Amino acid sequence: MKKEMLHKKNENLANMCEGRARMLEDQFKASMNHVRALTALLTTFHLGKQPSAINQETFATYTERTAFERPLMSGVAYAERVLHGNRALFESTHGWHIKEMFSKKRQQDMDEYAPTTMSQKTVFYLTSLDMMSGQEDRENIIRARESGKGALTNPFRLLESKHLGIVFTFAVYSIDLPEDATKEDRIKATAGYLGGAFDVETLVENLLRQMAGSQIIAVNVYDITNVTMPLVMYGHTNVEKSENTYVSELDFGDPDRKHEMRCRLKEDQ
Ligand code: WA2
Repeated sequence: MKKEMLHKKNENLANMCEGRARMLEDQFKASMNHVRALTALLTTFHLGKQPSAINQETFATYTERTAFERPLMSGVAYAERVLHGNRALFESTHGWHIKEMFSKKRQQDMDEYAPTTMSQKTVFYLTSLDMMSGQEDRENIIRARESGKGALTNPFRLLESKHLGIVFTFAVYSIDLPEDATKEDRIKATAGYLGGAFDVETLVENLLRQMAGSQIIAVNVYDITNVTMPLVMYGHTNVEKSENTYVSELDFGDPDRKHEMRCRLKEDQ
């Protein structure tokens, strides 16, 4: 009898964990697919038109109207690739200086910059900041433009909100590249970067709270890209793997990163 109850309990934990993992994965993928679709919009109406048919106002309106398509993202923005030789012209055209992300001071001379030129209202504070001046954003930009695929950062504290989250980046190219384009081809054709923040601390929290059984289950999400150093992405207490822990694999669509969800029943802690 006891054995049977334990079996039922474990089965229940497994079902609740898998349900949460699949829900989270679906909402992540939906959000990322929509950012990918936005890159096509920018290629067509920003880069493909002289003069551009998209400015800050249009971008802000469109991204606000489609925010429901990106349920786990707090906002999206577009940063332009600016080479040092074009900096002066870029700054005089926009009427502002490219700024360093943290000090908000004029960025010092670099080979290239990635200043945000258009943003959803919720992340308007990114405007004019050089996204290459933050380590996580910079690594993501470089990986995204060399691969042509979406890239995810480590979990880190986002600007302004200071919530724990991860940033997603897609490169926008000025020409249609063949599937087998080299890294160098890709870098040369890069016009800018479209990306946004998954505010994990707030939006994943909301999602999980709404699911049945949230009172009895404790959920943590980890970035386990480096298996010897799992990074907490979501969750309050550290869930060490034990016999009471159920682990669901997560695939957020970036093959260079690995994530997992660890669940246990609160009564077992
Ligand atoms: N978006 C929102 N909050 C952030 C952040 C970010 N990056 N970085 C730190 N806090 C414009 O890769 C291009 C968005 C980055 C895209």
